[in-house]
Amino acid sequence: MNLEHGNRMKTKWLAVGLPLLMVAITALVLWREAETPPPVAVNLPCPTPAAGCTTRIGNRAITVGLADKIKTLQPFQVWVKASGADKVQASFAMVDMNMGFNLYTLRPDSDGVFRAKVTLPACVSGRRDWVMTVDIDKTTRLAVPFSTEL
Ligand SMILES: [Cu+2]
Repeated sequence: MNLEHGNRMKTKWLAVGLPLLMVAITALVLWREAETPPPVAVNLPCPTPAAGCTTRIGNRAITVGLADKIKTLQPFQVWVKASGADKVQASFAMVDMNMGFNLYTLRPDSDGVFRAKVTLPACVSGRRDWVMTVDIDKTTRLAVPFSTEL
């Protein structure tokens, strides 16, 4: 094997190896991101859902509101005020009871209040106690308990 051939082999290895390495690193980064566990939920009891309830996380005040009288199978509003938030999502379940997949992305209105219209399924065991999980930018998670009306 002469020197020129050796150099060509090296160039070939770089041409194939470098892109492969980049792909591997990208895959690893994406995988690590997907594996990042969600933040621990901060419980936010809300006795006045229609007026909204506020908590402070870090140096940001976050207010979460729900319609006053919520009935299953009927659409109602949820809203979240969180200054600087990019992505706000809400999902609904019961304690120790998965209530099916329901993930809502809240969209900011002209005042920057994130809103979604939500419809809950009826509970097969007749329970009315729900927990709304609010995720803000994958860094903040709130658990807001509430009840539906009969
Ligand atoms: Cu249930």
